[in-house]
Amino acid sequence: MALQAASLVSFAFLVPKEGKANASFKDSSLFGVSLSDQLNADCSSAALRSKRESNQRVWAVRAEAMATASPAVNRDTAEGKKTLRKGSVVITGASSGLGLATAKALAETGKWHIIMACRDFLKAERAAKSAGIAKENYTIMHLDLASLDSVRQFVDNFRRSGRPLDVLVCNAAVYLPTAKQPTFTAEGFELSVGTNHLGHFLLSRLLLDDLKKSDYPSKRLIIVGSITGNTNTLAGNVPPKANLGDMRGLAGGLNGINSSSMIDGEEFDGAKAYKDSKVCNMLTMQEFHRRFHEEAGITFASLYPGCIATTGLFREHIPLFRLLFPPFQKYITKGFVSEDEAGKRLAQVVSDPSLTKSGVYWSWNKDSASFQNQLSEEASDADKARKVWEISEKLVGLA
Ligand code: NDP
Ligand code: PMR
Repeated sequence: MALQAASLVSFAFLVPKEGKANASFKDSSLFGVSLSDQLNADCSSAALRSKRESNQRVWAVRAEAMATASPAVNRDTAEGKKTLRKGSVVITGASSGLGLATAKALAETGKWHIIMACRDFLKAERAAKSAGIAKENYTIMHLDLASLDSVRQFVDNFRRSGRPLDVLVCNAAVYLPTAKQPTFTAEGFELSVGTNHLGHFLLSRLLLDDLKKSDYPSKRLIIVGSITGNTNTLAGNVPPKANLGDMRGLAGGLNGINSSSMIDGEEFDGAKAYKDSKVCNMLTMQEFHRRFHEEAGITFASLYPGCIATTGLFREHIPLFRLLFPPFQKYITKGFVSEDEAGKRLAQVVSDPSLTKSGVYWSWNKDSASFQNQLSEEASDADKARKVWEISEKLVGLA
């Protein structure tokens, strides 16, 4: 029964790439691996000006939500008790899916103020309302990760808000599995790596100073990774597999003109570009850890929250895939998690006092208990991490 269903869905799951996907699918070790074994193991200036002006308007709308930074621990002299101020967390892509569910889970604790860093202000406002997040627990600030100018503007706006930064969650992503041709960010980087990795790379590098200044007891920088970027798993062996190669495409700027739009320098493949971007996310987390954990006392972590098969991430996929993917994950791989459950998992990584270990990649087992998971050889390669860091610094204008 499970096998029949698997063969039915595999058609919908393998995006036709002029026969390429089928050939490489056969080559993969997919059928030699038991699902349950794996599950246990994986468990032009006018435009610019108008953009700036609109960002400033967004800022003005929320000016009333400004808070002056207060010390993390307040002493209530009347009772002699120490109270912790609300934590201040920035979550990118909090307008849907995992980001929204995490914002909701954190807001419900009453201990967090969430800065929802989103490209669509109105969508974010509607999402926050429909999730029932109380007004005093969130602020929406404009951020388009596909524009480095917007990233810098966000950082300026955030600093002007006067809020401290205790935790940064790099969560937003795009996935373009059916695209035949690459599309590009404002600066001309292939869109998936440009948004998911380079936008977040600049954001987190700039906000590192703000995290350092926080006096919150546990400061964290969380970058959402994924199982599909890890080739030591069954899911990571579904073609096309992540592979950064020698990074000649990344070094060339991923512009598709005088360099490939793919990190490894090969032909464009949207699904692979996404998986490569997740490898960059996981490598970046580890490089942050090596460079700054001891000095700054910040926890750097990544995670695979489970397969949240119902989110907007799959909006560009073919309708048949979107129909069959959730039941496939629920009943066959059993890797499915609801948005609510995944949100609670990420909220744990943000705030749980037992998850302060730095440089790690968290996953959850069948009983929804967190454990420190193993990254693939490539996603834990320290030389690659350094190289991704150094090339990315140049691309985003930090070096
Ligand atoms: P969603 O599509 O629901 O959420 C993605 C969010 O990213 C949306 O809020 C979207 O904004 C935002 N976003 C996209 N592009 C930009 C941009 N240029 N600037 C700012 N924000 C942007 O997907 P998920 O919730 O599933 O994905 C969240 C994270 O979880 C991703 O990092 C993904 O890789 C990861 N993940 C997801 C898994 C899953 O099974 N779904 C499994 C493993 C990891 P908008 O609402 O405006 O489109
Ligand atoms: Mg997968 C243990 C099995 C497992 C898990 C946990 C996932 C997660 N997937 C598994 C197995 C399989 N997938 C198998 C056997 C197949 C072939 C039929 C398969 C196929 C497949 C496709 C075509 N899977 C996919 C796709 C996508 O387009 C999704 C993707 O790669 O997005 C990048 C996806 C996913 N599978 C997952 C998860 C978590 C995803 C998407 C999310 C992500 O990495 O962000």
